Amino acid sequence: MAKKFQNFINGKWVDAKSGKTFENRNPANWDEIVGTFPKSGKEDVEEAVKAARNAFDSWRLMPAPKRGDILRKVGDIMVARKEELARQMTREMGKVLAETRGDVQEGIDTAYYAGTEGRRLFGHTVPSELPNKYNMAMRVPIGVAGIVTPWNFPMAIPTWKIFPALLCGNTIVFKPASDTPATATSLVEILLEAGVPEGVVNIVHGGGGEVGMAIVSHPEVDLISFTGSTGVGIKISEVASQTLKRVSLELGGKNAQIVMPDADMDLALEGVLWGAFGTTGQRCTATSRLILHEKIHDDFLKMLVDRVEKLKLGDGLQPGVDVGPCVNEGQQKTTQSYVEIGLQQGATLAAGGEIPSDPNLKKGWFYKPTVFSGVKPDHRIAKEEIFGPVLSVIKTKSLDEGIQILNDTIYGLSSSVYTKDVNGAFRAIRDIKAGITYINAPTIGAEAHMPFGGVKQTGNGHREGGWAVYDFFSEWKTVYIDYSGGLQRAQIDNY
Ligand code: UN1
Repeated sequence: MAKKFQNFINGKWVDAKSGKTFENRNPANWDEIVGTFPKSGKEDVEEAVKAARNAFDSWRLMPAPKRGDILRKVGDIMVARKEELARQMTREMGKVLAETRGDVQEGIDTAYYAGTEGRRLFGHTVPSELPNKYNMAMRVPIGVAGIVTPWNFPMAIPTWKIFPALLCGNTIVFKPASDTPATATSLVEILLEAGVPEGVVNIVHGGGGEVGMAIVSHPEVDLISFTGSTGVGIKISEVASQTLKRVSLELGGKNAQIVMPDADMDLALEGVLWGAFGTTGQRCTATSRLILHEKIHDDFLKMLVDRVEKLKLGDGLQPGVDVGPCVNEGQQKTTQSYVEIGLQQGATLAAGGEIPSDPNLKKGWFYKPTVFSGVKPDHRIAKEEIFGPVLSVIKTKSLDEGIQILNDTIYGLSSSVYTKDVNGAFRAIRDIKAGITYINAPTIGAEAHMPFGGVKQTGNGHREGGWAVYDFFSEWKTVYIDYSGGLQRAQIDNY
Protein backbone atom coordinates (compact mmCIF):
# COMPACT_ATOMS: atom_id res chain seq x y z
CA MET A 1 0.00 0.00 0.00
CA ALA A 2 1.47 3.36 -1.04
CA LYS A 3 1.91 5.94 1.69
CA LYS A 4 -0.91 8.49 1.65
CA PHE A 5 0.06 12.16 1.97
CA GLN A 6 -2.20 15.14 2.65
CA ASN A 7 -2.41 18.89 2.33
CA PHE A 8 -1.65 20.99 5.40
CA ILE A 9 -4.15 23.82 5.77
CA ASN A 10 -4.86 25.96 8.81
CA GLY A 11 -2.92 23.71 11.15
CA LYS A 12 -4.49 20.45 9.97
CA TRP A 13 -3.52 17.62 7.63
CA VAL A 14 -6.43 17.24 5.22
CA ASP A 15 -7.39 15.55 1.94
CA ALA A 16 -8.42 17.51 -1.14
CA LYS A 17 -12.06 18.54 -0.79
CA SER A 18 -12.85 16.61 -3.95
CA GLY A 19 -11.26 13.47 -2.45
CA LYS A 20 -9.19 13.07 -5.63
CA THR A 21 -5.57 11.91 -5.49
CA PHE A 22 -2.53 11.49 -7.75
CA GLU A 23 0.46 9.15 -7.59
CA ASN A 24 4.11 10.05 -7.31
CA ARG A 25 6.52 7.44 -8.72
CA ASN A 26 10.26 6.84 -8.75
CA PRO A 27 11.68 7.95 -12.13
CA ALA A 28 14.46 5.34 -11.87
CA ASN A 29 11.85 2.60 -11.42
CA TRP A 30 8.37 3.56 -12.51
CA ASP A 31 6.88 0.50 -10.76
CA GLU A 32 7.74 2.01 -7.41
CA ILE A 33 5.13 4.35 -5.94
CA VAL A 34 6.52 6.94 -3.53
CA GLY A 35 3.05 7.96 -2.35
CA THR A 36 -0.40 9.24 -3.20
CA PHE A 37 -1.14 12.93 -2.83
CA PRO A 38 -4.27 15.08 -2.84
CA LYS A 39 -5.22 16.36 -6.27
CA SER A 40 -6.44 19.69 -5.01
CA GLY A 41 -8.41 22.45 -6.65
CA LYS A 42 -9.55 26.01 -6.25
CA GLU A 43 -11.64 25.24 -3.16
CA ASP A 44 -8.58 23.93 -1.29
CA VAL A 45 -6.58 27.01 -2.25
CA GLU A 46 -9.44 29.14 -0.95
CA GLU A 47 -9.10 27.55 2.53
CA ALA A 48 -5.32 27.85 2.50
CA VAL A 49 -5.39 31.54 1.57
CA LYS A 50 -7.98 32.22 4.27
CA ALA A 51 -5.78 30.50 6.86
CA ALA A 52 -2.66 32.37 5.75
CA ARG A 53 -4.53 35.68 5.79
CA ASN A 54 -5.83 35.05 9.33
CA ALA A 55 -2.41 34.03 10.61
CA PHE A 56 -0.66 37.07 9.14
CA ASP A 57 -1.49 39.50 11.90
CA SER A 58 0.03 37.50 14.71
CA TRP A 59 3.01 36.27 12.67
CA ARG A 60 3.95 39.77 11.51
CA LEU A 61 3.93 40.96 15.14
CA MET A 62 6.35 38.29 16.34
CA PRO A 63 9.75 39.99 16.62
CA ALA A 64 11.94 39.15 13.62
CA PRO A 65 14.73 37.71 15.84
CA LYS A 66 12.16 35.26 17.25
CA ARG A 67 11.08 34.25 13.75
CA GLY A 68 14.79 33.82 13.08
CA ASP A 69 15.11 31.50 16.10
CA ILE A 70 12.46 29.24 14.58
CA LEU A 71 14.31 29.17 11.26
CA ARG A 72 17.57 28.32 12.99
CA LYS A 73 15.78 25.37 14.58
CA VAL A 74 14.54 24.41 11.12
CA GLY A 75 18.20 24.26 10.08
CA ASP A 76 19.06 22.05 13.07
CA ILE A 77 16.27 19.58 12.24
CA MET A 78 17.37 19.49 8.60
CA VAL A 79 20.91 18.70 9.69
CA ALA A 80 19.63 15.78 11.77
CA ARG A 81 17.43 14.49 8.93
CA LYS A 82 19.79 15.28 6.03
CA GLU A 83 20.48 11.72 4.90
CA GLU A 84 16.86 10.59 5.08
CA LEU A 85 15.68 13.70 3.19
CA ALA A 86 18.32 13.16 0.50
CA ARG A 87 17.27 9.54 0.01
CA GLN A 88 13.61 10.49 -0.21
CA MET A 89 14.48 13.13 -2.81
CA THR A 90 16.50 10.72 -4.98
CA ARG A 91 13.60 8.29 -4.90
CA GLU A 92 11.11 10.86 -6.05
CA MET A 93 13.08 12.80 -8.66
CA GLY A 94 16.10 10.70 -9.56
CA LYS A 95 19.25 12.79 -9.12
CA VAL A 96 22.18 11.00 -7.47
CA LEU A 97 22.58 10.93 -3.73
CA ALA A 98 25.61 13.25 -3.60
CA GLU A 99 23.47 15.86 -5.35
CA THR A 100 20.37 15.40 -3.23
CA ARG A 101 22.57 15.75 -0.13
CA GLY A 102 23.80 19.02 -1.65
CA ASP A 103 20.22 20.10 -2.28
CA VAL A 104 19.32 19.55 1.39
CA GLN A 105 22.53 21.33 2.44
CA GLU A 106 21.49 24.36 0.39
CA GLY A 107 18.28 24.39 2.45
CA ILE A 108 20.30 24.18 5.68
CA ASP A 109 22.53 27.05 4.58
CA THR A 110 19.44 29.09 3.72
CA ALA A 111 17.86 28.34 7.11
CA TYR A 112 20.91 29.51 9.07
CA TYR A 113 21.24 32.60 6.91
CA ALA A 114 17.58 33.44 7.56
CA GLY A 115 18.05 32.72 11.27
CA THR A 116 20.71 35.39 11.61
CA GLU A 117 18.95 37.80 9.23
CA GLY A 118 16.28 38.08 11.94
CA ARG A 119 18.77 40.16 13.89
CA ARG A 120 19.65 42.34 10.88
CA LEU A 121 16.86 43.13 8.40
CA PHE A 122 18.61 46.47 8.23
CA GLY A 123 16.80 49.60 7.26
CA HIS A 124 18.21 53.10 6.78
CA THR A 125 18.29 56.23 8.86
CA VAL A 126 18.91 59.25 6.68
CA PRO A 127 19.35 62.93 7.57
CA SER A 128 16.30 65.07 6.99
CA GLU A 129 16.55 68.24 4.90
CA LEU A 130 14.69 70.02 7.73
CA PRO A 131 15.91 70.71 11.27
CA ASN A 132 14.53 68.70 14.19
CA LYS A 133 13.17 66.02 11.98
CA TYR A 134 14.13 62.35 11.77
CA ASN A 135 13.88 60.16 8.65
CA MET A 136 14.07 56.41 8.45
CA ALA A 137 13.03 53.59 6.17
CA MET A 138 12.33 50.13 7.50
CA ARG A 139 11.35 46.79 6.08
CA VAL A 140 7.81 45.59 6.77
CA PRO A 141 6.04 42.33 5.92
CA ILE A 142 3.79 42.26 2.87
CA GLY A 143 1.14 39.61 3.54
CA VAL A 144 0.36 36.25 1.98
CA ALA A 145 3.06 34.81 -0.28
CA GLY A 146 2.19 32.24 -2.95
CA ILE A 147 5.17 29.93 -3.44
CA VAL A 148 5.21 27.81 -6.60
CA THR A 149 8.28 25.60 -7.03
CA PRO A 150 9.85 23.12 -9.48
CA TRP A 151 11.02 19.52 -9.07
CA ASN A 152 14.73 19.84 -9.92
CA PHE A 153 15.70 21.34 -6.53
CA PRO A 154 12.80 20.09 -4.44
CA MET A 155 14.28 21.26 -1.13
CA ALA A 156 16.69 24.08 -1.97
CA ILE A 157 14.34 26.17 -4.12
CA PRO A 158 11.34 26.07 -1.74
CA THR A 159 13.66 27.03 1.14
CA TRP A 160 15.15 29.94 -0.88
CA LYS A 161 11.64 31.33 -1.06
CA ILE A 162 9.86 30.20 2.10
CA PHE A 163 12.55 30.97 4.69
CA PRO A 164 13.13 34.61 3.73
CA ALA A 165 9.39 35.08 3.21
CA LEU A 166 8.71 33.84 6.75
CA LEU A 167 11.60 35.73 8.27
CA CYS A 168 10.20 38.94 6.82
CA GLY A 169 6.85 38.19 8.48
CA ASN A 170 4.77 36.90 5.56
CA THR A 171 2.57 33.82 5.64
CA ILE A 172 2.66 31.11 3.01
CA VAL A 173 0.55 29.14 0.56
CA PHE A 174 2.94 26.60 -0.97
CA LYS A 175 2.32 24.62 -4.18
CA PRO A 176 5.24 22.29 -4.88
CA ALA A 177 5.79 20.53 -8.21
CA SER A 178 3.66 17.41 -8.52
CA ASP A 179 6.82 15.41 -9.30
CA THR A 180 8.29 16.16 -5.85
CA PRO A 181 5.48 16.47 -3.32
CA ALA A 182 7.09 14.18 -0.71
CA THR A 183 10.17 16.35 -0.17
CA ALA A 184 7.91 19.39 0.06
CA THR A 185 5.79 17.65 2.69
CA SER A 186 8.90 16.87 4.73
CA LEU A 187 9.84 20.55 4.61
CA VAL A 188 6.43 21.53 5.98
CA GLU A 189 6.73 18.91 8.77
CA ILE A 190 10.11 20.37 9.72
CA LEU A 191 8.72 23.91 9.82
CA LEU A 192 5.94 22.76 12.14
CA GLU A 193 8.29 20.83 14.39
CA ALA A 194 10.48 23.93 14.70
CA GLY A 195 7.50 25.93 15.94
CA VAL A 196 5.89 27.72 12.98
CA PRO A 197 2.35 28.47 14.26
CA GLU A 198 -0.92 27.24 12.73
CA GLY A 199 -1.97 28.86 9.49
CA VAL A 200 1.42 30.46 8.81
CA VAL A 201 2.49 27.75 6.36
CA ASN A 202 -0.05 25.91 4.21
CA ILE A 203 0.74 23.36 1.51
CA VAL A 204 -1.67 22.52 -1.29
CA HIS A 205 -0.70 19.68 -3.65
CA GLY A 206 -1.88 19.36 -7.21
CA GLY A 207 -1.41 20.59 -10.75
CA GLY A 208 -0.10 23.97 -11.86
CA GLY A 209 -3.18 24.70 -13.97
CA GLU A 210 -5.57 24.21 -11.05
CA VAL A 211 -3.74 24.88 -7.80
CA GLY A 212 -0.95 27.13 -9.10
CA MET A 213 -3.25 29.37 -11.09
CA ALA A 214 -5.81 29.55 -8.27
CA ILE A 215 -3.04 30.94 -6.04
CA VAL A 216 -1.73 33.33 -8.68
CA SER A 217 -5.17 34.75 -9.43
CA HIS A 218 -6.37 34.97 -5.81
CA PRO A 219 -6.97 38.61 -4.78
CA GLU A 220 -5.93 37.89 -1.18
CA VAL A 221 -2.48 36.65 -2.21
CA ASP A 222 -0.06 39.58 -2.19
CA LEU A 223 3.03 38.18 -3.83
CA ILE A 224 4.10 35.25 -5.95
CA SER A 225 7.51 33.65 -6.13
CA PHE A 226 7.82 31.15 -8.97
CA THR A 227 10.65 29.09 -10.44
CA GLY A 228 9.96 27.18 -13.65
CA SER A 229 9.71 27.57 -17.40
CA THR A 230 9.62 30.89 -19.22
CA GLY A 231 6.27 29.96 -20.82
CA VAL A 232 4.57 29.43 -17.46
CA GLY A 233 6.34 32.50 -16.04
CA ILE A 234 4.82 34.71 -18.72
CA LYS A 235 1.36 33.30 -17.99
CA ILE A 236 1.80 33.86 -14.24
CA SER A 237 2.92 37.39 -14.89
CA GLU A 238 -0.19 38.07 -17.01
CA VAL A 239 -2.61 36.58 -14.50
CA ALA A 240 -0.96 38.18 -11.47
CA SER A 241 -1.04 41.59 -13.12
CA GLN A 242 -4.85 41.55 -12.86
CA THR A 243 -4.51 41.99 -9.09
CA LEU A 244 -1.22 43.92 -9.29
CA LYS A 245 0.74 41.39 -7.30
CA ARG A 246 4.44 41.57 -6.74
CA VAL A 247 5.90 38.67 -8.73
CA SER A 248 9.38 37.14 -8.73
CA LEU A 249 10.08 34.86 -11.68
CA GLU A 250 13.11 32.60 -11.98
CA LEU A 251 12.87 31.04 -15.43
CA GLY A 252 14.82 29.38 -18.22
CA GLY A 253 18.46 29.35 -19.18
CA LYS A 254 20.68 28.46 -22.11
CA ASN A 255 23.96 28.66 -20.27
CA ALA A 256 27.32 28.40 -21.97
CA GLN A 257 30.87 27.58 -21.02
CA ILE A 258 33.69 29.10 -23.10
CA VAL A 259 37.08 27.35 -23.18
CA MET A 260 40.11 29.36 -24.34
CA PRO A 261 43.39 27.80 -25.54
CA ASP A 262 45.26 29.05 -22.46
CA ALA A 263 42.88 27.31 -20.03
CA ASP A 264 43.70 24.28 -17.91
CA MET A 265 42.09 21.69 -20.21
CA ASP A 266 41.56 19.01 -17.55
CA LEU A 267 39.86 21.51 -15.29
CA ALA A 268 37.66 22.77 -18.13
CA LEU A 269 36.73 19.18 -18.93
CA GLU A 270 35.71 18.39 -15.34
CA GLY A 271 33.74 21.64 -15.35
CA VAL A 272 31.69 20.89 -18.43
CA LEU A 273 31.00 17.28 -17.45
CA TRP A 274 29.57 18.47 -14.15
CA GLY A 275 27.83 21.52 -15.60
CA ALA A 276 26.16 19.67 -18.47
CA PHE A 277 25.29 16.30 -16.95
CA GLY A 278 24.91 16.99 -13.23
CA THR A 279 21.20 16.64 -12.34
CA THR A 280 20.90 14.95 -15.76
CA GLY A 281 21.07 18.43 -17.31
CA GLN A 282 17.88 19.38 -15.53
CA ARG A 283 19.01 22.63 -13.94
CA CYS A 284 18.11 26.11 -15.06
CA THR A 285 21.86 26.74 -14.65
CA ALA A 286 22.93 23.63 -16.63
CA THR A 287 25.66 24.04 -19.24
CA SER A 288 23.83 23.39 -22.48
CA ARG A 289 26.33 25.06 -24.85
CA LEU A 290 30.08 24.56 -24.92
CA ILE A 291 31.92 27.23 -26.89
CA LEU A 292 35.39 25.96 -27.81
CA HIS A 293 38.18 28.05 -29.28
CA GLU A 294 39.13 26.60 -32.67
CA LYS A 295 42.73 25.95 -31.55
CA ILE A 296 41.67 23.40 -28.95
CA HIS A 297 38.30 22.39 -30.42
CA ASP A 298 39.17 18.98 -31.87
CA ASP A 299 41.33 17.77 -28.99
CA PHE A 300 38.89 18.96 -26.36
CA LEU A 301 35.93 17.37 -28.12
CA LYS A 302 37.76 14.05 -28.22
CA MET A 303 38.55 14.16 -24.51
CA LEU A 304 34.97 15.15 -23.80
CA VAL A 305 33.33 12.38 -25.81
CA ASP A 306 35.64 9.83 -24.27
CA ARG A 307 34.57 10.86 -20.76
CA VAL A 308 30.87 11.28 -21.59
CA GLU A 309 30.71 7.74 -22.88
CA LYS A 310 32.05 6.51 -19.55
CA LEU A 311 29.43 8.29 -17.43
CA LYS A 312 27.45 5.64 -15.57
CA LEU A 313 23.69 5.91 -15.79
CA GLY A 314 21.52 4.38 -13.11
CA ASP A 315 19.47 4.64 -9.94
CA GLY A 316 20.88 7.59 -8.02
CA LEU A 317 20.76 5.61 -4.78
CA GLN A 318 23.36 3.15 -6.11
CA PRO A 319 27.01 3.96 -5.45
CA GLY A 320 29.11 4.73 -8.52
CA VAL A 321 26.23 6.14 -10.56
CA ASP A 322 27.06 9.48 -12.21
CA VAL A 323 23.80 10.36 -13.92
CA GLY A 324 20.23 9.56 -12.85
CA PRO A 325 17.09 9.40 -15.01
CA CYS A 326 15.05 12.25 -16.45
CA VAL A 327 12.34 13.15 -13.97
CA ASN A 328 9.46 11.74 -16.03
CA GLU A 329 8.44 10.45 -19.42
CA GLY A 330 7.70 13.96 -20.70
CA GLN A 331 11.27 15.13 -20.03
CA GLN A 332 12.69 12.02 -21.67
CA LYS A 333 10.51 12.64 -24.74
CA THR A 334 11.50 16.31 -24.91
CA THR A 335 15.15 15.29 -24.83
CA GLN A 336 14.61 12.75 -27.60
CA SER A 337 12.75 15.28 -29.71
CA TYR A 338 15.59 17.82 -29.41
CA VAL A 339 18.08 15.16 -30.50
CA GLU A 340 15.97 14.65 -33.62
CA ILE A 341 15.82 18.40 -34.22
CA GLY A 342 19.62 18.66 -33.83
CA LEU A 343 20.14 15.95 -36.42
CA GLN A 344 17.60 17.45 -38.82
CA GLN A 345 19.30 20.83 -38.65
CA GLY A 346 22.67 19.33 -39.49
CA ALA A 347 24.52 19.02 -36.17
CA THR A 348 26.73 15.97 -35.65
CA LEU A 349 25.94 13.50 -32.91
CA ALA A 350 29.24 12.91 -31.10
CA ALA A 351 27.95 10.94 -28.09
CA GLY A 352 24.69 9.48 -26.76
CA GLY A 353 21.54 10.53 -28.55
CA GLU A 354 19.35 7.63 -27.50
CA ILE A 355 17.45 5.89 -24.75
CA PRO A 356 19.84 3.25 -23.33
CA SER A 357 19.10 -0.36 -24.28
CA ASP A 358 20.50 -1.79 -21.01
CA PRO A 359 17.68 -3.97 -19.58
CA ASN A 360 18.54 -2.76 -16.05
CA LEU A 361 17.52 0.74 -17.06
CA LYS A 362 14.27 -0.18 -18.77
CA LYS A 363 12.03 0.76 -15.85
CA GLY A 364 13.27 4.33 -15.60
CA TRP A 365 13.21 7.45 -17.79
CA PHE A 366 16.91 7.29 -18.63
CA TYR A 367 18.59 9.06 -21.52
CA LYS A 368 22.22 8.74 -22.57
CA PRO A 369 24.36 11.82 -21.94
CA THR A 370 24.49 13.44 -25.36
CA VAL A 371 26.97 15.69 -27.15
CA PHE A 372 26.38 17.44 -30.47
CA SER A 373 29.30 18.97 -32.34
CA GLY A 374 29.20 21.26 -35.37
CA VAL A 375 26.34 23.21 -33.81
CA LYS A 376 25.68 26.62 -35.31
CA PRO A 377 24.51 29.47 -33.09
CA ASP A 378 21.16 29.59 -34.92
CA HIS A 379 20.35 25.89 -34.50
CA ARG A 380 17.41 25.26 -32.24
CA ILE A 381 19.56 23.08 -29.95
CA ALA A 382 21.78 26.16 -29.47
CA LYS A 383 18.84 28.43 -28.70
CA GLU A 384 16.10 26.59 -26.82
CA GLU A 385 16.19 25.28 -23.28
CA ILE A 386 16.11 21.46 -23.38
CA PHE A 387 16.31 20.65 -19.65
CA GLY A 388 17.93 17.30 -20.34
CA PRO A 389 21.39 15.75 -20.78
CA VAL A 390 22.22 17.38 -24.12
CA LEU A 391 25.28 19.53 -24.78
CA SER A 392 25.76 21.57 -27.97
CA VAL A 393 29.37 22.29 -28.96
CA ILE A 394 30.03 25.45 -30.97
CA LYS A 395 33.39 26.51 -32.41
CA THR A 396 34.71 30.05 -32.07
CA LYS A 397 37.68 32.05 -33.36
CA SER A 398 38.21 34.37 -30.39
CA LEU A 399 37.10 35.29 -26.90
CA ASP A 400 35.13 38.26 -28.18
CA GLU A 401 33.29 36.18 -30.75
CA GLY A 402 32.74 33.52 -28.07
CA ILE A 403 31.15 36.09 -25.78
CA GLN A 404 28.92 37.25 -28.64
CA ILE A 405 27.78 33.66 -29.22
CA LEU A 406 27.27 33.19 -25.47
CA ASN A 407 25.10 36.31 -25.36
CA ASP A 408 23.09 35.35 -28.43
CA THR A 409 20.11 33.91 -26.55
CA ILE A 410 16.87 35.18 -25.06
CA TYR A 411 18.10 33.94 -21.66
CA GLY A 412 20.79 35.20 -19.32
CA LEU A 413 21.16 33.10 -16.19
CA SER A 414 24.60 31.53 -15.78
CA SER A 415 27.84 31.60 -17.77
CA SER A 416 31.40 30.36 -17.51
CA VAL A 417 34.80 31.11 -19.00
CA TYR A 418 37.88 28.95 -18.63
CA THR A 419 41.06 30.97 -19.19
CA LYS A 420 44.27 31.92 -17.41
CA ASP A 421 44.34 35.34 -19.06
CA VAL A 422 43.29 37.79 -16.38
CA ASN A 423 42.60 40.56 -18.90
CA GLY A 424 40.34 38.31 -20.95
CA ALA A 425 38.57 37.12 -17.81
CA PHE A 426 37.75 40.66 -16.72
CA ARG A 427 36.53 41.57 -20.21
CA ALA A 428 34.26 38.54 -20.10
CA ILE A 429 32.91 39.53 -16.67
CA ARG A 430 32.13 42.97 -18.08
CA ASP A 431 30.61 41.91 -21.40
CA ILE A 432 28.71 38.72 -20.65
CA LYS A 433 25.00 39.36 -20.27
CA ALA A 434 24.04 37.00 -17.46
CA GLY A 435 23.07 37.17 -13.82
CA ILE A 436 25.94 34.86 -12.87
CA THR A 437 29.43 34.52 -14.36
CA TYR A 438 31.96 31.92 -13.26
CA ILE A 439 35.66 32.09 -14.09
CA ASN A 440 37.33 28.67 -14.16
CA ALA A 441 34.26 27.00 -12.65
CA PRO A 442 31.17 25.45 -14.24
CA THR A 443 27.83 27.19 -14.77
CA ILE A 444 26.24 25.32 -11.86
CA GLY A 445 27.03 25.57 -8.18
CA ALA A 446 25.62 28.83 -6.86
CA GLU A 447 26.06 29.40 -3.13
CA ALA A 448 23.00 30.15 -1.00
CA HIS A 449 24.27 33.42 0.43
CA MET A 450 24.85 35.11 -2.95
CA PRO A 451 22.24 36.73 -5.20
CA PHE A 452 20.82 34.22 -7.71
CA GLY A 453 18.93 35.09 -10.86
CA GLY A 454 19.25 36.16 -14.44
CA VAL A 455 18.76 38.87 -17.00
CA LYS A 456 16.61 39.00 -20.16
CA GLN A 457 13.89 36.32 -20.34
CA THR A 458 15.38 34.37 -17.45
CA GLY A 459 13.33 36.45 -15.09
CA ASN A 460 11.75 39.75 -14.26
CA GLY A 461 14.62 41.41 -12.47
CA HIS A 462 14.36 40.02 -8.95
CA ARG A 463 17.02 37.98 -7.22
CA GLU A 464 16.85 35.05 -4.86
CA GLY A 465 19.58 34.10 -2.39
CA GLY A 466 21.68 36.01 0.09
CA TRP A 467 20.65 39.50 1.11
CA ALA A 468 18.97 40.27 -2.21
CA VAL A 469 15.91 38.07 -1.72
CA TYR A 470 14.92 40.07 1.38
CA ASP A 471 14.16 42.98 -0.95
CA PHE A 472 11.49 40.90 -2.62
CA PHE A 473 9.79 39.62 0.51
CA SER A 474 9.56 42.93 2.35
CA GLU A 475 8.17 46.34 1.64
CA TRP A 476 9.81 49.66 2.50
CA LYS A 477 7.95 51.78 5.02
CA THR A 478 9.29 55.33 5.09
CA VAL A 479 8.86 57.18 8.39
CA TYR A 480 9.30 60.92 9.11
CA ILE A 481 9.26 62.14 12.72
CA ASP A 482 9.07 65.89 13.10
CA TYR A 483 10.05 67.02 16.61
CA SER A 484 10.30 70.74 15.80
CA GLY A 485 6.85 71.52 17.18
CA GLY A 486 5.94 73.53 14.07
CA LEU A 487 4.79 72.88 10.54
CA GLN A 488 7.85 72.38 8.34
CA ARG A 489 7.21 72.13 4.62
CA ALA A 490 9.79 70.11 2.70
CA GLN A 491 11.18 71.80 -0.42
CA ILE A 492 9.45 75.06 0.57
CA ASP A 493 10.44 76.32 4.01
CA ASN A 494 14.07 75.35 3.65
CA TYR A 495 14.81 76.80 0.18
C1 UN1 B 1 18.59 25.58 -10.76
O1 UN1 B 1 19.45 25.50 -11.63
O2 UN1 B 1 17.42 25.30 -11.01
O3 UN1 B 1 23.56 26.89 -8.81
C2 UN1 B 1 18.96 25.98 -9.38
C3 UN1 B 1 23.15 25.73 -8.76
C4 UN1 B 1 22.28 25.31 -7.61
C5 UN1 B 1 20.90 25.84 -7.79
C6 UN1 B 1 20.39 25.67 -9.18
N1 UN1 B 1 22.84 25.78 -6.39
O4 UN1 B 1 23.43 24.95 -9.63
